[in-house]
Amino acid sequence: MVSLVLAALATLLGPALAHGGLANYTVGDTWYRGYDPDETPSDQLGQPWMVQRQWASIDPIFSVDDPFIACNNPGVPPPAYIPIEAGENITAVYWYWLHPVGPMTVWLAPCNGDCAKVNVNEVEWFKIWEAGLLSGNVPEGMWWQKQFQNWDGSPDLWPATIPISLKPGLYMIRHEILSIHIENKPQFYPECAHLNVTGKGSVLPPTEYLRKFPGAYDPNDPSININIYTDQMKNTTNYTIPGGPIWDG
Ligand SMILES: *[C@@H]1O[C@H](CO)[C@@H](O)[C@H](O)[C@H]1NC(C)=O
Ligand SMILES: *[C@@H]1O[C@H](CO)[C@@H](O)[C@H](O)[C@H]1NC(C)=O
Ligand SMILES: *[C@@H]1O[C@H](CO)[C@@H](O)[C@H](O)[C@H]1NC(C)=O
Ligand SMILES: *[C@@H]1O[C@H](CO)[C@@H](O)[C@H](O)[C@H]1NC(C)=O
Ligand SMILES: *[C@@H]1O[C@H](CO)[C@@H](O)[C@H](O)[C@H]1NC(C)=O
Ligand SMILES: [Cu+2]
Repeated sequence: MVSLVLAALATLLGPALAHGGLANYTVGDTWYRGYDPDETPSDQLGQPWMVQRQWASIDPIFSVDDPFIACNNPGVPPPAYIPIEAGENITAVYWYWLHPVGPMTVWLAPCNGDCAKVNVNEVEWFKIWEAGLLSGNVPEGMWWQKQFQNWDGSPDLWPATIPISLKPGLYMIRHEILSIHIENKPQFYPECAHLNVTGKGSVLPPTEYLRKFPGAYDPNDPSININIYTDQMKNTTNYTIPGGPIWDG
């Protein structure tokens, strides 16, 4: 599952951090601390600075029908919001990420009020960013998931733009890494934070962009239930990212 070098690194970093994870967010020069599964939960949950939903461990979600595919397990909501203006970038900061193959997506959902009170399985998500196979074939090509990794000690940065026309309000943002390096056993790594979007926008996407989690993905989608180690995949240079189209305003 991981190479010897990476396994050694993971040992140094401690069990909870073995695969990496979404540690912090930045908007411009401002940092917002996320949840850290390696630190004591009671020092973090409910703290006035907390902006991210709780992910108690780095373990992936294995089923598209798992309710925790929305905002990880247990997804306890934070009290704080990241302020951001529509049109600005939010950057997800990972100290490192181990897995190389599969798509990455960023989603938003309006809370229509306090995001701490919503049911994450009932809100309507829309995808604002995605990246998958950049070049080469499916098993050996360059994926964005691999390209975003830095192994020089600097964090892995994942920027996405809040669509400039988005209506102001309180939103959840959901970052998902889907790793498909195990045959027919996809691993979903979702993490959610709460945003307070300002700006001059006025719209939400039309219904064809809206999805629920669970619901957005089909377990039999050939991009999800996939074995990348076949001769056919060696000849395949396209990969369809699941979850429907991007809405960028
Ligand atoms: C980034 O996240 C780590 C891990 O959660 C935390 O220890 C650190 O203080 C954060 N850095 C900043 C600048 O917020
Ligand atoms: C903002 O995000 C977009 C979309 O990922 C990216 O192409 C661009 O480089 C980012 N800009 C900055 C300044 O990070
Ligand atoms: C969201 O931002 C607006 C504008 O700055 C502010 O008036 C409002 O109190 C903020 N809401 C929350 C829940 O932080
Ligand atoms: C893959 O491509 C090679 C070279 O074109 C061809 O010989 C082989 O039959 C292909 N394999 C499959 C499974 O399509
Ligand atoms: C590549 O494109 C073909 C034709 O659109 C599609 O059937 C196939 O599922 C795609 N392959 C992958 C791995 O997404
Ligand atoms: Cu692993």
